[in-house]
Amino acid sequence: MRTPVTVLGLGAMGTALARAFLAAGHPTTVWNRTPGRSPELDALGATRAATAAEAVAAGRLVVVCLLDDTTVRATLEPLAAELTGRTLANLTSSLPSRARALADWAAGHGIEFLDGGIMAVPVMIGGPEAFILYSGSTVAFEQYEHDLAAAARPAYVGKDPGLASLHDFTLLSAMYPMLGGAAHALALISREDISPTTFTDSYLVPWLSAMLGQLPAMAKDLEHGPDGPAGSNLAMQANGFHELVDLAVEQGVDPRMLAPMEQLLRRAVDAGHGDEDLAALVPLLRAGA
Ligand code: FVH
Repeated sequence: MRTPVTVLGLGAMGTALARAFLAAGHPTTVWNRTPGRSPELDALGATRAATAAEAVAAGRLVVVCLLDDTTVRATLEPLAAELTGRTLANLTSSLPSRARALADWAAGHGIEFLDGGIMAVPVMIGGPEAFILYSGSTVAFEQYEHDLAAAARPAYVGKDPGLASLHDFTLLSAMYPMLGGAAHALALISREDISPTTFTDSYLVPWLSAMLGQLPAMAKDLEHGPDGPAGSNLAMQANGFHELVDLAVEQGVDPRMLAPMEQLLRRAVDAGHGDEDLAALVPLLRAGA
């Protein structure tokens, strides 16, 4: 008998999670504020609870995936008594401070608590590339790691319940500027007779993938100091960067996506880091605005 799982919230992500638990053979009880959402789950064997309390009562492992922390609090606080003695895995995105506060609330009610950061979009759930960062109760993680793996590879990052969220938001902070940069690149070629698909497959993805391969060296520089002269020094990069802005203007594209990076490179050079590599940007950012 697989662990009975409850999923609270059947938005795009909650539905994908419920589908993955069902596919792995878990008796899965679902609840959503708006009844009847994701009807396909019924045919897959989900039990639909009329109330959140009824749903919680059905699962030893309660997975919550709602819009935000405010929604989670409003939904869970009236259910403290039902949750006592169960394990709560909150996969809703929220700040580390809010995850810690929710963990305190859970501890005060005898609820084992894990906070999670989902590193996937719904279509990836149950697939090989998805992973979910967890932090909080080690007991809960060890007990349910195998069950949680039905949704995505579980990665435990520590006992402090804020750590999963910290890692999650940190990774998103790296992702969004990269995706914004990709949108900027596609805008640059959009006035030409260049296929966005061909450009992306042939050049954009290989280029970004190759550059991602440079990140471990950047992290190593940061941790141990540079082990030689910079291959692409910041003074050279700052000097040439304005041409990227000029190109955007020439192509009729809004150049504002590039402005923060241009300013950062200039600040680094002004602060005396012109002969260093990209790792020198990190202490500059850490120093605050
Ligand atoms: N979808 C994604 O790509 C990302 C990937 C990484 C992690 N996120 C986070 O997951 C949380 C849920 O995201 P979602 O994509 O499932 O979001 P929606 O499809 O918009 O569904 C929202 C659910 O929340 C319910 N809800 C909203 N307000 C309330 C409320 N006041 N009380 C109770 N439930 C509420 C909503 O219910 P309903 O509108 O159908 O009644 C949905 O079940 C999120 O934190 C992402 O950051 C997803």
